[in-house]
Amino acid sequence: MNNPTDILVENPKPGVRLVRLNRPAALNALRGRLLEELAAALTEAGEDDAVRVVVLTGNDRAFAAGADIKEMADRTVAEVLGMDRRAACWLAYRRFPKPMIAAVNGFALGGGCELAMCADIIVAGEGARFGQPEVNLGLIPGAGGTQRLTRAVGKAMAMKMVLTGETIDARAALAAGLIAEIAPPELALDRALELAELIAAKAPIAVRLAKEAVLKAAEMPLEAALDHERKLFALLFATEDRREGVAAFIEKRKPSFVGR
Ligand code: DAK
Repeated sequence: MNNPTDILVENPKPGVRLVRLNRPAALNALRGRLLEELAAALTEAGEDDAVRVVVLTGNDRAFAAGADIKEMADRTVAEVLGMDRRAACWLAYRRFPKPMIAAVNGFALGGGCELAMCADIIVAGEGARFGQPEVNLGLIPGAGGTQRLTRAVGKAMAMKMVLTGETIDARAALAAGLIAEIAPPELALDRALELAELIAAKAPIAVRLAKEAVLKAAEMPLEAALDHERKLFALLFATEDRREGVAAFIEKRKPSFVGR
């Protein structure tokens, strides 16, 4: 990646890559450059064996306030339809194969809410606000807001959010199943990093297949998904880490996983 400006990349703990969205003056609005830099960072993290988990965050005021409205102001329908690069970026987010945790403070609106939903776990600071306000712009969500939100919170809450454009707070998001945990705002990132560290210490192939299996719950009919899960379970018996995990339990010691 050539000198990203719209994101900041750090390695705060072993196995954990932290990506911060970095357009504070625009509440981290997702302009094309940011989307590209984020996609490149995730591709790199996905290919780097030293990275086990990615934590994605913004700043105190905003995780991201959505697509950059100023950038999209003059677009024609043909331009929007032809935006293959943008679609490819979003594909990179939702197909990211390793666990991704979003630490959300402030606004997660429109594409910002959709980006948070690409994460596997969302930890939100009290005061975080989630919403799909596209209807206020004469639009609808375009990166999964009508689909992933509905699967996460159910039709009633999704309809309320998408049709009114009103935001919900962290408590409502927790009650609805959109997020996994609430933390004091100043501790949301720490908590996300703590969860990331826990996951990074597990057997990487098992973690990867676990993520894949859980995601199938929303995509496959139950019988096929159960069958898929059983096969992934069996597949793990071929790994060194499975032998190590079981041996460590029997020998009453901590396992040391190698990712094979
Ligand atoms: N885009 C560009 N700039 C933004 C922005 C945005 N989404 N949100 C905020 N900003 C900028 C403001 O213009 C302002 O800049 P200056 O005027 O200072 O230059 C600065 O950030 C601070 O914002 P405010 O002054 O407005 O701050 P407030 O605290 O008063 O209000 C707010 C915060 C979050 C309530 C407000 O900024 C707001 O309503 N923002 C817009 C939220 C919104 O409507 N978001 C949805 C955008 S549509 C797709 C993929 C994705 C999408 C669609 C398709 N495909 C792959 C097909 C996504 C669409 C969207 O997200």
